Amino acid sequence: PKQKFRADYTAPPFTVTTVHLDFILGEETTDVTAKIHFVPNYGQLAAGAPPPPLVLDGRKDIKLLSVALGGRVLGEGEYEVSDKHLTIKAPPAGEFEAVIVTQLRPQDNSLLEGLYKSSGNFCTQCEAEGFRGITYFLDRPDVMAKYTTRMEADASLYPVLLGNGNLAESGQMEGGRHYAVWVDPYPKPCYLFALVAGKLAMKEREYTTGSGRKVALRIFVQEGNLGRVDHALDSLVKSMQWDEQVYGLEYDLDLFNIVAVDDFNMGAMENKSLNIFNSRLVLASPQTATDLDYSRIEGVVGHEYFHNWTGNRVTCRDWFQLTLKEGLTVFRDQEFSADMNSRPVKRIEDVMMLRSSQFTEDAGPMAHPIRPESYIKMDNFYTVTVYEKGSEVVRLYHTLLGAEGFRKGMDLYFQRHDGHAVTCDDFRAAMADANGVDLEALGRWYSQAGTPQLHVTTSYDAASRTYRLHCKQRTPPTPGQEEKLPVLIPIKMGLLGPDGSELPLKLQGADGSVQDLGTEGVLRFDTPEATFTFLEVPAEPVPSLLRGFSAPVKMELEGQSEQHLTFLLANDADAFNRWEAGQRLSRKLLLQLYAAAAAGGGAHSPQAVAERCAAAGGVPDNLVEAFRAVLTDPDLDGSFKSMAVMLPTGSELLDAIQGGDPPLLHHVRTWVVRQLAARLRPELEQLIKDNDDAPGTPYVFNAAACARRALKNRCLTMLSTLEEPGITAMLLRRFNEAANMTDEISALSALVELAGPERDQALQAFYDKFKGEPLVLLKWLGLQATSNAPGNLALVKSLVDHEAFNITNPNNCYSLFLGFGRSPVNFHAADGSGYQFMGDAVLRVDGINHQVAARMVSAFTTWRQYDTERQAMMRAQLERIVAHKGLSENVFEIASKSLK
Ligand code: BAL
Ligand code: ZN
Repeated sequence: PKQKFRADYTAPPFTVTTVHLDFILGEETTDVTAKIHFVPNYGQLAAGAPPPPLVLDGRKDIKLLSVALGGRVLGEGEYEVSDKHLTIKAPPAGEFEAVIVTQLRPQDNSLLEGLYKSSGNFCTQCEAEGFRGITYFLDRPDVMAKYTTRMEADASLYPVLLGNGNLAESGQMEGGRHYAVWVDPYPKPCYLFALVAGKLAMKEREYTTGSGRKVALRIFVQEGNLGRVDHALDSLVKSMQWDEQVYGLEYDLDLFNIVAVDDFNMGAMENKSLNIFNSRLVLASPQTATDLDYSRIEGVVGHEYFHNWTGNRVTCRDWFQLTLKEGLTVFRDQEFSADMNSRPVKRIEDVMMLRSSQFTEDAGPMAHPIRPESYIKMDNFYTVTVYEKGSEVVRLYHTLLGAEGFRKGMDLYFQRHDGHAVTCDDFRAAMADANGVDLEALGRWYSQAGTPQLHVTTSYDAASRTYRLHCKQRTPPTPGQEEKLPVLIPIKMGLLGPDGSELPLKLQGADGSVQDLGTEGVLRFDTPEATFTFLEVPAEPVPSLLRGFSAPVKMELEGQSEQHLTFLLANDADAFNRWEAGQRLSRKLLLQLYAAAAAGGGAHSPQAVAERCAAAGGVPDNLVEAFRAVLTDPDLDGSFKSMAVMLPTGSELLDAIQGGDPPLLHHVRTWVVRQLAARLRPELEQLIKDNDDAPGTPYVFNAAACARRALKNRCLTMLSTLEEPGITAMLLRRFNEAANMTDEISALSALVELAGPERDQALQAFYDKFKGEPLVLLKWLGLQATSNAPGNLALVKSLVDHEAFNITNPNNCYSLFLGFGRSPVNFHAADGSGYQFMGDAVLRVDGINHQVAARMVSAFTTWRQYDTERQAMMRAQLERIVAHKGLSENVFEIASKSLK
């Protein structure tokens, strides 16, 4: 397979102004007639020279029926068709119209890219390169055209016909068929094209924008799900209001449609005015969706809506620039969710995710800059790096410029680039020019992969009352990038006095001047080393650095003692850093206990691990007391408390362990949770009582109600690790009596980790109750797949053949296979059985859906993190996969890069 390189970008030799698509949707075949108006973009030709050939992108499963230029059907010798292209050898000089007729079989399209069927309905997914599965086209984001879509279909099977833009015309036809014509007035790249035809029920709400435009908001779902769309509609209204308030951005058409489909590779897609969503990110009811589902729906509805400006009105010049729209839109959705709910809790959730997934990606064989330099399949670069680290990089501008400066930059960005396909450099230039500052120093965040390491030492001179922070930075080498240069790290910070108060910050400049920063400042650190000097510091302070996680780096603060961390956990004015102090305490302990448990090799049974951990000192009183103080602090939010007593994730810890043993780490982690539960039991039991809802309390989704449930369920989960019959019986009772899915799934997931009859009883009861609910069964599959119950692989294998499991549906694969990949005990079983199972599954799924298989093979990319035996077994699976005949480019790229 061929790599594409960012450095090779050239403008297309032709561009397109209008596209008229006509779909004759059928049961056997679907015919697509594309009338495309091409305009030369190749510049001045030498005298007598012909225009260059017109090379259009296509896919081997589409059948070309005819191609005509300027009204004349071309003969066979005038064009060439290959698996990937249609080449028109001698296009006319000047503008011309091409009419291309293709024939598709959407019902056979299991890739779920281009036009396909889901639950009997037609739908599309064109980002990144799905449009070429519909017709031959210049399938690249810098070709922006105005689209008209006509579609006709059987009226009884497909009563709803939707396209981008406004409905211009519709009517009945002979033979029980009907048609609709949709016109989108905004130029767009083809990846934003969409079509839906099906039997769907709809719920509508009217929204009036700040300037008085009335917009119909419509959500289309399968008939039985109409009662589950209110939360998504509420979220859409909130998103529209928020974008007006924060960015002055209004919606620009009279109609905004969302369609929910069950078979979808991604979470959702921002097609112009016709968003298509994975149904799990639209449908919610208290009985079927958890608080986490509700909050994801709010975030993703917002995300897709925000793309209307950051992505659709201003799009990407080429796919290497993906973070231009995704990093920015993730940043916007994170801020939206923070404003709608608890800001500190949202920040903690996002950082946890970044550390457990993106830091791991950045340290592995697939490490890439947020603006990648090359790819084989663009679909493989919809990554946590491009999205989440990309968002962190956008946050750097916000931290450096402040909310007002950032807004000025956004205004200028739209003023300059509305209607255009641009680059990350254009974004940075708009931010810089709008604020009259030089932001070149942020450039390296786009070009360098790897997580920068920030090393800080401190010194205090009591005589001169001077406090210094000595900072050093280093970014480790990543594949293809040995040498790294310093990046600009904004360090948001404060200094705490011995009584916990915030000290005034008087920063000495290089010229001796003194800058008064108030009690919180942002240091600009952009050299390999620097010293920041603070004057008039009355006593040696406790530093609170990188507040709010002001840069996506790994920070080591030399000499940061357990006393300092406990002090910060109790006193820091920055909620994020309070949480962070607790994480650092737990992390130190877990790594120490892991080392003790691993020392000397031998048996790693949970019993042996417990003995070794206890012999190594166990869980110290200061950690228990620090957690007790958090749990009993009446001023702290329940969601915050629930996150504060959560230990760092296994994947975050493995990052810090050479040759790690995942099951061993899991046993250590579980042992620590059990110790905490035993010693904090009175507090945990009290919190459960205090946060239990009175019977009959209706479910509401808001920050306060979620906080109560989060805290209560965290306490229950911690207690469940004690494995006492009384507690297990209480969990089973709570499971049976749960009034909402949040409580029900929480009790079930605790039960699934236990051995004993309650586990099977609860799983069976859950299945019987939700047999007809595919979205709820995803949770049932996922819980069983992720379980660390010993020998669980046999159960997972049986689930593959279970009537509830459908291997052609991406959500099913994500729940079962990716879920299994998250089990440290069973995926990483010492005999390699988990790896063998996953290797087989990757190859089987690759025959159906390349994108899904590529996500699955990513379970192997971290292989170098583990002990030598596991490394060898994982490597062997990757080698087997790469050698497989007929492997997709998607899987090949990830597997082969992992081996390099
Ligand atoms: N553009 C693909 C889905 C999303 O990021 O919104
Ligand atoms: Zn997006």
